[in-house]
Amino acid sequence: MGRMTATTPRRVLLAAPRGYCAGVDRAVIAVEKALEQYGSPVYVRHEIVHNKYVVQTLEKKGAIFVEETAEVPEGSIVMFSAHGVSPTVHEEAAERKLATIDATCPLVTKVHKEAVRFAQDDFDILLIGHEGHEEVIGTSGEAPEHITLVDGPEDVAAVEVRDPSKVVWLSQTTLSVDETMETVGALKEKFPLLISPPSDDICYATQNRQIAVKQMGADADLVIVVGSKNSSNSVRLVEVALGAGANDAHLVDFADEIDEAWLEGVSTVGVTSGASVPEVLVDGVLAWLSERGFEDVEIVKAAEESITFSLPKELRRDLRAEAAALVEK
Ligand code: 10E
Ligand code: SF4
Repeated sequence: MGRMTATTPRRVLLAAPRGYCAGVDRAVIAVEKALEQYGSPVYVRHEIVHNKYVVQTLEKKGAIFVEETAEVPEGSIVMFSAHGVSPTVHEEAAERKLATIDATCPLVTKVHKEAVRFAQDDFDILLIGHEGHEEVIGTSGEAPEHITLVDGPEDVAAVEVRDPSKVVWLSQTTLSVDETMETVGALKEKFPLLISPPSDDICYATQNRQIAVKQMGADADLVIVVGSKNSSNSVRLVEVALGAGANDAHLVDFADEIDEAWLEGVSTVGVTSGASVPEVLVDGVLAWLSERGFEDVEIVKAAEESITFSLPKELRRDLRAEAAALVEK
């Protein structure tokens, strides 16, 4: 493509769905409701979701983020992040007499339950996921004796199991679907009797955001993914965009991180955002692009999403109690 001229058509392809999934929406609202209900501070173990702006905004409202329950003063309220925690974290919290609110996404909890069930049946569980990621730490903690982490196809050669006729694979919820299938393929070659999870572990939101970015990838000279660097699902969108044929793709937290040089010779910009990203940040990117002549926005729609989750049960119980008290007054 030649140098950009005043006549180069400029357009934006905007992925749908993008941004908040049901688990993130619920977790962020849970922190806000907890602050309203119990007042500040509410401690949150780990970033409630992996987004800088969300964390900064909740901090301003009175949330205190910590990495370990040991940092939470005895008797306080602590919320667990959407990524889930291992049973030992629940135990530690109980020992410290903390009131807990569990904002683990129900779709992560589903994977925890699968791990528990297969461990009870004495299976070896091959957990496909990224080493050190919070969700993987939580899921592995459900059955550490039975779980082996497989971090991509290159890990497969070294995997060992006790009984190759009793092996199942499970996964992190936010992986690249294609790379996971590649890993599963390699695992199946090695363990032909390997069984698959009872239902998809990679969640609907991860899958839909990847399908949408794939649809726009081939037509985009540049794809901008809004999301934080530690957000696994957001980082995957950059990789999927490049894999689908985008010439260039970048992850940004905020519009001011976009480099003007990226627009050199570009006529079509794809825009999407990770599952932990509020729409206001995408609005900022669209405004930035519009100021530079990219005013024409076309939606690339891959799926319709309507799933929602009710708030964590501890919060629902206390909100109900409060409502009842108001009625009695
Ligand atoms: O790093 P991740 O993509 O797992 O997390 P995130 O907070 O960016 O997005 C939400 C995803 C969760 C909570 C894991 N299922
Ligand atoms: Fe739940 Fe999927 Fe969102 Fe993770 S990305 S919080 S599993 S809906």
